[in-house]
Amino acid sequence: MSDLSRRAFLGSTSALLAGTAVACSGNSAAGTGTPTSPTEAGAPVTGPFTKTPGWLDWYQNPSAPRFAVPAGAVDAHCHVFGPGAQFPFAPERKYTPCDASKDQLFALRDHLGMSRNVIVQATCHGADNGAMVDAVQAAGGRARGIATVRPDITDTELRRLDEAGVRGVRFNFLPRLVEGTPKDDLTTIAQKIAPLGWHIVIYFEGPDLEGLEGFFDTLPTPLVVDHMGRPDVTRPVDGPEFGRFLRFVERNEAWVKVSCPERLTVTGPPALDGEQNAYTDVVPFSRRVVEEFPDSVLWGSDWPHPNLTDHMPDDGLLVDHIPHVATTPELQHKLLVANPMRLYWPGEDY
Ligand code: 0GY
Repeated sequence: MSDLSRRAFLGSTSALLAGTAVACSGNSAAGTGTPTSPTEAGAPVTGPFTKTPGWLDWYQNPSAPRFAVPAGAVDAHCHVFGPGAQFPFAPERKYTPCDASKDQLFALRDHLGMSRNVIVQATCHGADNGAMVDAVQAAGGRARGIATVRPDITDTELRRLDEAGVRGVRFNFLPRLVEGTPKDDLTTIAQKIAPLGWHIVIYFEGPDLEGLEGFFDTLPTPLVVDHMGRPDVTRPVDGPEFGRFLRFVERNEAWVKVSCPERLTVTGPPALDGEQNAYTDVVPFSRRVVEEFPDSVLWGSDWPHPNLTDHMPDDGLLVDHIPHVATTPELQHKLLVANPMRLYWPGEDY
């Protein structure tokens, strides 16, 4: 079986260091019952930890989306942080966030009209997947997880993660988030997870694809690209850089998260104050991906939006951004329901 058909087959069957100042206060809402709204879920706090200076907390009181997502919609990229008092942040982390608990995530899911989440291990937790796994298990089948693992992970531990709902690992190539992992180690991880039918989520900056794609082409599992490969949206959408990315996606039959316009935008306007036409500079890129690869795109909120420095978006308005990139009910259903269900809940009705 060629690499490509193997990817397609697996895809269809498987499913400054931190904290030097800024004291935090208050009580985490985690573990105090299931809140019924993001507001009731409580303000983001950090338990015994000290947030990275300038940290932007996730947006409280998000608006109710005007865009009604189709039934069964999946938020395929989000995180939990801690709570730090229960799930301490990793010593090697590059930032210390506010808390963002599973209860707060589930309250947001319900508020936005979403049905399911894919919870991606955040780098502030290193390779300790405890908080993510706890959240996935608490979701009662309505969440899947993406883990960070080390090359010496045992098959027993991988099976435990699989039983908990983990369906992939993330390889992160952003030096501001992680120390680089040697490619040999990544290859070892890839070979260990492939038999489980898992996939590999890759996170890189657009200009780095040229140096990385040869390695990505060798990976034996389906690939899922975070945030459209982080294009420079000041460059032409039909220029050579984004063209390289589109060819990479086509060659590898990769899945692409059409996510994080708030991270990619240069000229905005931001998803704040009721703005219904946010991030117009990102729209040509996301729309192109959705229209070229309608059957392999995914959408994610990226809540609680780690490391944003400019503004913290209103998550309700991020949902209102979706019809700008997936412009028909058919494309919206693929993006939000059919595609993520095929990848993360294969065989389940939706
Ligand atoms: C994202 C993006 C970022 C952070 C992380 O795990 C993380 O710390 O993913 C980022 O800083 O760009 O996907 O949340």
